[in-house]
Amino acid sequence: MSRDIHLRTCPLCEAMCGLEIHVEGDRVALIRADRDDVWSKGYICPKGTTLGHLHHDPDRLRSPMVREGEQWRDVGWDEAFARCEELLHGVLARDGKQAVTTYIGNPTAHNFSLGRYVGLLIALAQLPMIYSAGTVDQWPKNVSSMLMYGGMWWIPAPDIQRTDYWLVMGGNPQASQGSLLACPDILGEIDKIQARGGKVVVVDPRRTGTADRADEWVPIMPGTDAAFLLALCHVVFAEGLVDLGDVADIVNGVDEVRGLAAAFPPERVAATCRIPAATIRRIARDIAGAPSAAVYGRIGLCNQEFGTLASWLIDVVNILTGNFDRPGGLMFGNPIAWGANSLPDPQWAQGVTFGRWTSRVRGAPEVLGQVPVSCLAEEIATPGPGQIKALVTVAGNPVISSPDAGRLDAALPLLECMISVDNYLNETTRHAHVILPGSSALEQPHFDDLITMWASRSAGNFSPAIFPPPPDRPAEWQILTRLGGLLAGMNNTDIDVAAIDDGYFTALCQAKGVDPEHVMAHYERGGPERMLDLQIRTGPFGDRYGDKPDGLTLQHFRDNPHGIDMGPMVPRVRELLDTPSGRIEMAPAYITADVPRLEARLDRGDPDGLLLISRRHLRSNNSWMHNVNVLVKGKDRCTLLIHPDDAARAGVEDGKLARVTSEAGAVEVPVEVSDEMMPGIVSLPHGWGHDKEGTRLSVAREHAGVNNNLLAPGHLVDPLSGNAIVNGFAVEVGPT
Ligand SMILES: Nc1nc2c(c(=O)[nH]1)N[C@H]1C(S)=C(S)[C@@H](COP(=O)(O)OP(=O)(O)OC[C@H]3O[C@@H](n4cnc5c(=O)[nH]c(N)nc54)[C@H](O)[C@@H]3O)O[C@H]1N2
Ligand SMILES: Nc1nc2c(c(=O)[nH]1)N[C@H]1C(S)=C(S)[C@@H](COP(=O)(O)OP(=O)(O)OC[C@H]3O[C@@H](n4cnc5c(=O)[nH]c(N)nc54)[C@H](O)[C@@H]3O)O[C@H]1N2
Ligand code: SF4
Ligand SMILES: [Mo]
Repeated sequence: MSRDIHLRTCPLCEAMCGLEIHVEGDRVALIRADRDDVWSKGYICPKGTTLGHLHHDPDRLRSPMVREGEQWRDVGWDEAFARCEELLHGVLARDGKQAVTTYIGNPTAHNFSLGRYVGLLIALAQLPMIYSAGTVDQWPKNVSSMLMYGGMWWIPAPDIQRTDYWLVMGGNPQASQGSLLACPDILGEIDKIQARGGKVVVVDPRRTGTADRADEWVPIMPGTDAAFLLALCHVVFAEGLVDLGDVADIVNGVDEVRGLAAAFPPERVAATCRIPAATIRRIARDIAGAPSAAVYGRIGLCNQEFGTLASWLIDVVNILTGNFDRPGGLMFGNPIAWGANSLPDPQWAQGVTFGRWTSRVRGAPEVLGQVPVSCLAEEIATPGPGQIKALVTVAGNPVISSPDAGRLDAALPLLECMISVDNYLNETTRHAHVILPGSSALEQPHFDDLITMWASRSAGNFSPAIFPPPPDRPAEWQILTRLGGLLAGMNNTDIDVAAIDDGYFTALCQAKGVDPEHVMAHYERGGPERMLDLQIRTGPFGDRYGDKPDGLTLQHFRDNPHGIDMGPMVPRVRELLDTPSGRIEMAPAYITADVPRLEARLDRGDPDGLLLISRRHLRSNNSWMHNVNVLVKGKDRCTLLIHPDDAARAGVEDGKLARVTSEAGAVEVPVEVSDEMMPGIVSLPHGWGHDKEGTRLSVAREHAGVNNNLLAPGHLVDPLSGNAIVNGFAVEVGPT
């Protein structure tokens, strides 16, 4: 049989690897790296080779499904949307918008169609409260970026391709491939840093695969990173090492930070962090003394007790040592195609305020428009005015991914209407009344926009669809637009998706300062490809519809299937700063007000017993790729990692089951004794627990594992961001 070779970008993670997809007839025969991809240059991981498995997976949903009692029925799209209308409008009529909400999951950030239109769904729906995976992820960083630079998505990333010193805190790119840091082959970059005489230091409670590759592993007590970082600041001030470098004329707050850091000498934090004072001093001097240095923090610094303080202090250390907005330091990406979330948000035009409303049941203040995702269960389960009766999930699996998972699982059956836009019948969607399946990655075009906001280079690669979607199947952007219309109260038959899309496109043209009428005339149809062309043409390298004739358009990417690379990161902070003062706010009062709580942590002493943290593995992707046999076969990966001394004390043995309990729940899981854990800390991966009845995940069921979020207490949140604390909470471990 003849074989076609298609080039495309893997949409699964931030590494954005270029793939070569070999197709015979309607089957994927082979996937390997595209060695000529301008961005990834032949790098790939095992997940990228499984896009064919996902596409052909018999469990992947291909037609909409409607549930009646315990029974699922495949239906046509018209019937599915009619059922959505009936259910949603019933709730809206009886209880109003306050009874309706949505949960937005992680793949929306990686999906061409969803990512570009989820904002439209939210804008159309105008719901008082929405939830997302963001509050178990990067919300603390959104808060610090909003206050420091004036945009919640202006998150600076380490320029690791040019740095001479990289401090990695709470991130494990060996597994995750980088997060809020887009760069292929990060372990290879570590080698290159070392080869050019630089150094890489990993601060993590676990000796990870990244730590193994680095020069030094510095174990740290979970949740104490902010104290460590303030101690670094202390040394930098005390030893006269402050040098703001290129941003010196636009930084506010140096004296405030100096004042706060004064109370955190290394000797005071050492016992709490479990890091010797001499090590802290040495690291501070190394950062300040390196030709260039980048301090980077990721999910371990967000999903923890002092998430916002730690996330903020990452940037502070870079700014104080002259490693901000310059090559080799922390820099802002410069995407070829701007993402919709990089546009100024009118709700913050007068400056940002927090706590504009609070959640009904526990009174959690909103932060950047959201309350903690752990509120969702109680908002559904607690009767009274404002009780949530309808939920729309988009590419999310919160029954696995959110804290106090057991409570959410128990609450979802109480809903009068649940609609899921999802490709699988899984732990969450089994509770839905209607499931609207999306396309497989190979059935739709692709071009990353969100992720390139923190990419190490301005590169882009357009991938056309490989397989035609089934004829009557709406694309995901059309599904979201229609659902948005239904949420806005429109009748299904009155919803004109194309007209709504034109309205959205017009608004985007206006936001970018181009004439919508002139621009619209370039296109025969709407949708995400039209939007992408606008994103490219009005982006930093674009042709502005003829004003810059040498500039880029989508066509250039169609003509260059290995991608186009416009060079490394460039200084950008002056261009994008949008704070009320027009300056970098290094010491926002909202954040610094939390420092006394950190000081109290120093005085509190160590918690009793063991603390649980999460981990990732290269062959998993959050909760949803365990149905791919080649990725889950072999040794069980859902194990409790525990230090030998702790295992002995707890009376548990390698390979045997242990019972792990917390105030929220209990699980039984195999033990893996390893000195890669620091004493006192145990680790479970997240994303497992596929043993629920009523799912359609035949492979994942055979490798069920346990859900670590059954253990995470939902009330534990970082107070400034509302982000979940799923790292560093107390558990007990014992034999079963
Ligand atoms: N304990 C603990 N909990 C955590 C974390 C942790 O480190 N520890 N990490 C947190 C983080 S960072 C995140 S981002 C969240 C993730 O949390 P979620 O986003 O809730 O979960 P995912 O597992 O990513 O689920 C993705 C869902 O999208 C569906 N899906 C996949 N691709 C597509 C597609 O193309 N279209 C559509 N329509 N659906 C699709 C899948 O079937 C699945 O149901 O988990 C968080 N939870
Ligand atoms: N293969 C794979 N890749 C993924 C994902 C996946 O599930 N699988 N998920 C994707 C998503 S949604 C995200 S958000 C990213 C996340 O990307 P990363 O942030 O790199 O995620 P992890 O690999 O979980 O690494 C987090 C590290 O934080 C450490 N840690 C825990 N608590 C603390 C603490 O208090 N302090 C410090 N210093 N460290 C701590 C953990 O030991 C762990 O090594 O990965 C993305 N990429
Ligand atoms: S690292 Fe793996 S999952 Fe991530 S983009 Fe590359 S091939 Fe895909
Ligand atoms: Mo995430």
